[in-house]
Amino acid sequence: MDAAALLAQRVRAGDVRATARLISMIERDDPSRLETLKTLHAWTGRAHIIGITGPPGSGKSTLTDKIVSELRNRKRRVAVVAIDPSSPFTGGAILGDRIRMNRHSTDESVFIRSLATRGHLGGLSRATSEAVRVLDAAGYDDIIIETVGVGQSEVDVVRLADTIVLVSVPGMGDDIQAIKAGVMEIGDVFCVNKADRDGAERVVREIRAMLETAVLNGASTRFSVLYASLAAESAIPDSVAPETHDYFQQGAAHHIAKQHHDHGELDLPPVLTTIAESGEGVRDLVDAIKAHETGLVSTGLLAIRRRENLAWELGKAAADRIQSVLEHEERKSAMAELASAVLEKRTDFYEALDKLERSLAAAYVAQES
Ligand SMILES: Nc1nc2c(ncn2[C@@H]2O[C@H](COP(=O)(O)OP(=O)(O)OP(=O)(O)O)[C@@H](O)[C@H]2O)c(=O)[nH]1
Ligand SMILES: [Mg+2]
Repeated sequence: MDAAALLAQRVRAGDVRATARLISMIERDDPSRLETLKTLHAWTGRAHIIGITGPPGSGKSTLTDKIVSELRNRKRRVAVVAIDPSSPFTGGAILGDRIRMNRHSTDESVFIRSLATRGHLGGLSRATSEAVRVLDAAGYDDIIIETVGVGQSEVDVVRLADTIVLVSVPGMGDDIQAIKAGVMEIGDVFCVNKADRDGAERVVREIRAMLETAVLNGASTRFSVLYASLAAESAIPDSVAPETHDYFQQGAAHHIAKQHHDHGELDLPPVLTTIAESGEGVRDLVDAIKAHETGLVSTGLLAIRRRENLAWELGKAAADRIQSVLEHEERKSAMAELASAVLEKRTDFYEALDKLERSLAAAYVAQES
């Protein structure tokens, strides 16, 4: 048996050191990891992947620690991947997390790992995705991804989760705005942490109001498993062109939501309060997370969501490869030459673009083989 197959076998058997070693290879972007990842692929797809995101300092790590305990009470094996985009040079947060989650360190059924890459955030979402798949193949039942949620690149990181928990806290008015702007639409379960502070109930009301508007506007079917699944059951008339089926179903979900609203029974994603420090509310939070998973499975939406996420990941990986071809020195000088040709009126912009695209395609194919 070669080294890659041996490593895969150890990971599958639940060997923690082998798993940690493979994740280190992933962090380093070590090409030799790929064979092992390919072998492990057959054993992925079992775990419930949970994303936890929210503003810095909102209590994600404290909450994660308590969620881990609750999942352990339920006899689940749990892995945590904490994303640290600022690392490996600062490391302060990681140290804090180590202390915070220390009590799980002797529990063999809990695996906690901070993930950092030196590269750009795109590299981080690649590494996260690979690490999660490794942990899935290693047999962890629940895999939690903890990441600071402030913008698009962080959203990318949690995109591979089945269930996304959005954490907010009282007394951060502007952060609610930030959540509203970019991150709101990805939440499946909403958690207002630090409920021991003033204003938690107001934040709950604000979030519910935002969700209501969003669901009624049909902003995203991701918001409601219920409406998406009811819409999926509604027959699509023959007159609707296949390429607009998604659009039709979103419209149907929107329509059903409106009807429910008119009857005063609009179904919104859960918005819960917690005090992570004492553990208050954590059991209900875990119930909501698990109810979301059950809903995804029973409606068939889990498969759809995973397919969408994977298709997105493939597109992103392809774009990364194209970008690396584009950034090649040879390509750069070709672009400079084309720019001169356009400026000197030897060609026009669109002809130059076509030419660049052709050379790009050729280089891309050459890189592949
Ligand atoms: N009052 C109060 N403080 C809390 C609660 N939960 C967490 N904290 C405190 O908030 C601070 C930040 O908690 P963390 O769990 O590190 O927050 P985080 O979101 O993981 O932070 P980053 O990973 O740095 O973004 C710590 O001092 C916690 O003790 C809570 O429910 N109430
Ligand atoms: Mg943290």
